[in-house]
Amino acid sequence: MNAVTLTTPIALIGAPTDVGAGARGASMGPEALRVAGLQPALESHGLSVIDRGNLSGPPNPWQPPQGGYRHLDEVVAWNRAVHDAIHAELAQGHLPILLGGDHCLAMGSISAVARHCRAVGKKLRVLWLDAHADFNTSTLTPSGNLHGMPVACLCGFGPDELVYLGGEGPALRPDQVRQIGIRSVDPGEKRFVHEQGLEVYDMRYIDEMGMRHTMEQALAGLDADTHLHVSFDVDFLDPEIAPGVGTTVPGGPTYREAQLCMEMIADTGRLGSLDIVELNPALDVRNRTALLAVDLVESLFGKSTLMREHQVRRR
Ligand SMILES: [Mn+2]
Repeated sequence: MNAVTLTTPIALIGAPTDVGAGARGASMGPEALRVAGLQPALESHGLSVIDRGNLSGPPNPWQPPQGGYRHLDEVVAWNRAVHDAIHAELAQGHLPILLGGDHCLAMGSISAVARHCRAVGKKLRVLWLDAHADFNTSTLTPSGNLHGMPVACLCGFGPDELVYLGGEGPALRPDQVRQIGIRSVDPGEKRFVHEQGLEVYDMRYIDEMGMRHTMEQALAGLDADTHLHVSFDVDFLDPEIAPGVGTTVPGGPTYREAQLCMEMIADTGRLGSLDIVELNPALDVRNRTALLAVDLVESLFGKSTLMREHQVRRR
């Protein structure tokens, strides 16, 4: 099974924690997405959706960093739970959607996706939609918050407990990742991103080249044997339209740019798994950021593609 079809069951998995973040509240993200109607929205397009409920894990101890990491034991525990849950869905032929939770949880989900792809002999491409590169290490990080380190850990730069979540070696090579929307990178982190050769489409690139060209580049080379994973940090979006996140950075994609981004991913037919992370209801306004996230995820699953086919048929 390559593309998302109407018969690929989607599994929603909540991970209600903010142990990797610098602000409390992303732990309420899964419920806010449910309240915003994620499941019925997807079902309205003929998709089959199972809600697996929430995973459980340790509470947030809210401690300062130790050895460069905040809450390492708790982050490991949550990511083991996420890894096992996501892997089980992929093994059944389901399309998992992780409802975060903060972005440290992408270590659990993407390590599971990588393990699955190795087992079935598929290529893996990761699209990282985010204001931040999340490529910090314990020596580069200003804060010790592990939600700023998942891409580095997935590529092998981090503590063993996180780098080897999926068994064998690091989950990813840097050349499997495309980062889009980046506009806030710490100075040491910036050097490390360049050293490792991550493909970054930052806001300057999007401003100059446009979202259409950006996505054509980021999606180039996908084929029938490629599993596409999208890691959608809600702070990717401009804070004017998405205030409900802990780490807003001005100057993100507009509503239309974000829609086009999602629509072009949908057009590939290769989406195999998704994270929706960093939604923080404590900072939101009447759940509007959750509602926007649901709207964009509908486009990611082909809402407007269906409309276009309809228009073409009528002509
Ligand atoms: Mn992030």
